[in-house]
Amino acid sequence: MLDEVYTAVATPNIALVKYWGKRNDELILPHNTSISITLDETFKTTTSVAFSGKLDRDIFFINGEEQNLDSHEVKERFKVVDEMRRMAGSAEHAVVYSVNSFPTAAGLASSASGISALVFATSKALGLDIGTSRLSIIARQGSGSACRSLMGGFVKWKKGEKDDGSDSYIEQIKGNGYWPDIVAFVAIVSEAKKKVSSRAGMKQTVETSKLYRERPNVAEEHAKELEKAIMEKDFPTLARITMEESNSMHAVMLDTFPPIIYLNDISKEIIHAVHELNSGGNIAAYTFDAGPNAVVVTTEKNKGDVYNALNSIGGIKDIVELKIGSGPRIADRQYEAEINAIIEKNR
Ligand code: 2P0
Repeated sequence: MLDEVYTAVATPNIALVKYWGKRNDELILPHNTSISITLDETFKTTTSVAFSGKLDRDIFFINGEEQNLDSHEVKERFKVVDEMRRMAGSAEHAVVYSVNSFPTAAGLASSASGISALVFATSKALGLDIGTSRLSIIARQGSGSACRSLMGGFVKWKKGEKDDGSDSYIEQIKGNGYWPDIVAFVAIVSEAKKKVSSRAGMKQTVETSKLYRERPNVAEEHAKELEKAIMEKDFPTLARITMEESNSMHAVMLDTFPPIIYLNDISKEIIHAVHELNSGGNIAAYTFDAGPNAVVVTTEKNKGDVYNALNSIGGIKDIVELKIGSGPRIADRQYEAEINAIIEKNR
C-alpha cells in the first residue's frame, strides 16, 4: 500500500559488550559479537514514511530540517531505503520525516534509534513481510549499532562468519519484562560534538592498534560470560563485564595512533565513584561510548545510593533515569500534514 503514511517509534540502545571495529566496511560486519540493552522511550525517534508516485526524488527531514541526500554521510545511512525498495520491487520515491526527542547531546546515538525507526517504518510502508533478523541485516548496513535497536530487552548482534554477512544479525537474549529491576542512569557530562566519528575512529583503531589484535577474542569471551550472567540474573557479574568491556574498548582507542580519547576528567571521576560504591560487591557499572557521557547501570534497590554518588560529582550537567525498553513499534500516522505539504511542494 503506497502513498499512505506509516510511523514507527524506536529508541537507542547501550552496548554492554562493545562493537568497535569492522571486518567489512561496506557491509558493516563487526570483528566481534556485541550485546546491548534497548532503552525505554525517554529518548526516542519518531519516523514517518510515505512512498509516492508524484515525486522524482527522495526527501528526508530530521527535526524539521531537510537533509542533503547527496552528502556522503547521509547517503550512506539512507541506503537502507534503497535496499528495501529493491526488495519490494517499488520505483516510487519516499518522503521521510523524522523527529528525535533527545535532550541536547545526551551522548546516546540518535543514529541507532533513527535508523531502526526508518527501517521499521519503511518496511511497513512498502508492505515487506520480513522478520526481524532480515530487518537487522538491512539496518546494520546503515549503521552497525542501529541493528540492536530493532528488538527490546537484552539483544545480541552476532558477528557471523560468512563473507556476505547473512549470519551477522540480531537475536533477543531476553525481553524487556525479564529483569525489571535494572535501572540505567545517563550522566550528561559534555554537550560538545565529538571530534572523531565512530566510523572513522574504529577504522583507525583496526588499522593502527596492536592491542586491537586481541580485542575481538576478549569481546567474544565477554559476550559468552555476559549472556550467562543475564540468564542467571547475576548482577555483580553483569556489572563487572560491563565495566571491563568499556575499559577494554577505551584502551584500544588510546592505543590507536594518533590516540582517540573520548573520556574526560569527569568521566574518570565517575569511574572512581562507581568503584567506591562497589567496594563491598558490584552494585553498579559504568559504560562509555564514543564520548565522555556515562551510562551507569544499577538495580532498583541501589539506585538511590548510585544517584546520590553521581549527583555529588561536580560538572555533571544532568542525570536521566531510564529503564529497559520494549523495542520499536508502529504508531498512528504522524506528521501526515507535513508529509502531504512536502509532496505537494515537490510534485
Ligand atoms: C557500540 N559504538 O557497540 C559502540 C560502542 C560506540 C562505542 O557502535 O560505522 O555508529 O555506523 O557502524 O554503530 C558507534 O558506532 O558505527 C558504536 P557505524 P556506529 O554501541
